[in-house]
Amino acid sequence: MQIKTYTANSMKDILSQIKSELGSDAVILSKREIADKSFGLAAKPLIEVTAAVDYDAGAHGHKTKTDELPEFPKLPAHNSLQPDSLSNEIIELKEMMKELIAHTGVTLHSGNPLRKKLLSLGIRPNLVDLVLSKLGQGAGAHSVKDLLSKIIRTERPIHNKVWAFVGTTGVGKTTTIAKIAARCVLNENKKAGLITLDTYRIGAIDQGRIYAKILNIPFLSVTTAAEFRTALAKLESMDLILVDTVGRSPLCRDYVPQLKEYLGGINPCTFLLMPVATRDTEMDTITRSFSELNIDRMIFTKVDEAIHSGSVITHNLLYRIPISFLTTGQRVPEDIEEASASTIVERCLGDMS
Ligand SMILES: Nc1nc2c(ncn2[C@@H]2O[C@H](COP(=O)(O)OP(=O)(O)O)[C@@H](O)[C@H]2O)c(=O)[nH]1
Ligand SMILES: [Mg+2]
Repeated sequence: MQIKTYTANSMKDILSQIKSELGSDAVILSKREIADKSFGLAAKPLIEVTAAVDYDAGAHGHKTKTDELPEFPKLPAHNSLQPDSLSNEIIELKEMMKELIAHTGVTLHSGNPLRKKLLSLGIRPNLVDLVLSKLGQGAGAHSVKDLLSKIIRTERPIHNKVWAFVGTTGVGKTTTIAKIAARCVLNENKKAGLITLDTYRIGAIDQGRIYAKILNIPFLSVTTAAEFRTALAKLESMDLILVDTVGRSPLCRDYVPQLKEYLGGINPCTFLLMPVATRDTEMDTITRSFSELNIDRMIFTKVDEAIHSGSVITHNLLYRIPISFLTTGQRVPEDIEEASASTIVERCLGDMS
């Protein structure tokens, strides 16, 4: 599979570039207008198109045709909901943090240039003070990095067949799923399938369908919890079932309960995706809203777009949800890496001296 993004003034130019570089089998994944920053405000918008072409249909049999996708009978809905524990843990952790700051000799290091630097990277003041107090007077950048590398939690995904990806709209769920599916199929030679939960029946499934088609893996879109269970049964022979969700604001009252209805009782490895550049307080609200789903792992996305990445450290120290992956760009499947504490520290504090 090859995926490329093209930018030009006209669709005609883009199409001829796509045709000459990717060939006539290429499909268009997305098209949008973007501002041309090079010539000031009067500039005409540019068109940006992402196109893809099948990597090697021959090696994996024939391509799946969209109109060959099977239909599924409806089953009675299951309604086994998981108790939520994460929100309690979060409250406890926050209380613990407050206690620590209040009673364990944490001192403010207001004049310390290292403190200023850590704050400028987006790490929360109370955590910066906690770290600096732990290290004592005269601590340098190196010892901060060392300490953080020891306490940042990263872990591989849980060994479950079903992986569910949740998060607000546009955070990179579908793209990240495509990256993981491609790696699974191409590098590990495993069988993967994709299910999209289109809870709001808004038909936002084309992108996932196209990725699945390119990878020649099964793709199913479901609009009820009962259809979801039937789809899971259909994909039983797969090594990994990746579940995409059509994101909405977690503040929409019925969004998380609906997802819970789908995922309850299945016990997937649930990933919460969050762009690194998300505002600190927004990260809090989103994490709390999704905590009802028992989030197992974090995936921080769009690392490449963030100016400062200290929010990743803040989030990890506060919520202690292990990070499994970082995504570093739009390219599928290249722009994803398994998270490790040392790479996170390097990415977040790399230029600190
Ligand atoms: N710069 C950058 N863009 C990304 C990354 N991951 C996804 N995107 C882009 O973010 C946009 C939304 O991604 P999508 O997967 O559709 O988000 P979803 O709504 O959560 O499924 C698309 O234009 C993606 O190409 C990343 O790691 N870096
Ligand atoms: Mg999507």
